[in-house]
Amino acid sequence: MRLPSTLRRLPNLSTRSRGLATLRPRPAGFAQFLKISDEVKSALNAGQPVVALESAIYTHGFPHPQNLELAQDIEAVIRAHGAVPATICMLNGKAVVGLSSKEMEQMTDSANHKEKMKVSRRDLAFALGTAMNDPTRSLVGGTTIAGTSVIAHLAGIKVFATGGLGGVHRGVEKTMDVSADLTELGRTPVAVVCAGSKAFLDLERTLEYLETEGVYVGTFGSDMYPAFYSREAGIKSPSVVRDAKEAASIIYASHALGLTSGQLFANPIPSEFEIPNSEIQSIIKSAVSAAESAGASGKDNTPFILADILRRTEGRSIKANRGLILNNAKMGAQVAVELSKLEG
Ligand code: PSU
Ligand code: MN
Repeated sequence: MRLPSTLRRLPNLSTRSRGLATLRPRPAGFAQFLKISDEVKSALNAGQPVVALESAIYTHGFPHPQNLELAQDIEAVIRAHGAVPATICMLNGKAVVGLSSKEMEQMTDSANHKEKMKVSRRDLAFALGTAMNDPTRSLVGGTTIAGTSVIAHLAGIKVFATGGLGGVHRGVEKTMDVSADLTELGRTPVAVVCAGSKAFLDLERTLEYLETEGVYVGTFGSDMYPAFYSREAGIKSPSVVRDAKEAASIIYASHALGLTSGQLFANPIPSEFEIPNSEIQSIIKSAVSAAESAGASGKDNTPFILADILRRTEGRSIKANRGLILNNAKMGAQVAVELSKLEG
């Protein structure tokens, strides 16, 4: 039967958002650069929940061997909440999605690294392209939120859990330093669960930038945007999300509408691990000026400040960092589980 022309123009209403290929066709040829583990591959094919994880926090944030322990603990939390973890990094000339225990050790231990790189969107083609011609080159790349999101999307993963989002840096008027994490969220449909952004960034401008990029930002159970170590830093969250189920429906709606941007779900640090904003502020101030005096700008700015805060808080920040990241892993898994139910 021929449908009237008005009806023929309607979209197919039964189309589910499963498989992001429907949102934006994936490029031909990307698969040669990805090594997806069998576990992640079969979970994705079966529509089971998968949570992407970044690796710059291990290569450029946490010291060894705490980083290995943390990486394993995060994956265990995700499994315990019913999802498959997919840690993403660059190893042996490939973007690896889902690491074996051997690969996990290789990535987290700098002693194994001939060449180590912090990999954001701009670095992906360099890291993978140059390895094509030089198989002896052993580059270990820790992917940032931006770099991880690109690879997660290519692999077909929709939910990503991490610690803190990059942002607009203080002094942006002089430096133009705006993390590529923000533009990535604007252009790639991956939902990021994080504990907000560190207060060494300009949080108000970070939220303004995300709005310009068309990124949904919601905070779980609070109308204040969290600041990583602190549950709040006096800045309102653009929106409030009740729970994982509600987050999943927001992601579902975003995909169904064909919005090609991502979503940011901020999850305040659990109170027992919190370092209140009043305490961390002066430490942050010192770390920011130390970075300035040391000339640590560009891609070295964030790692420098992170390491400096670590020194100044004598390990208390590591505890906080662990606490919030494990909390985000749990939430990320719950969101992925709810999303896979909606996608049925
Ligand atoms: N902020 C944190 N912890 C981190 C990072 C940022 O509080 O570990 C890392 C993340 O990998 C993030 C990256 O994606 O730094 C942002 O770096 P840049 O500011 O150079 O874009
Ligand atoms: Mn930067």
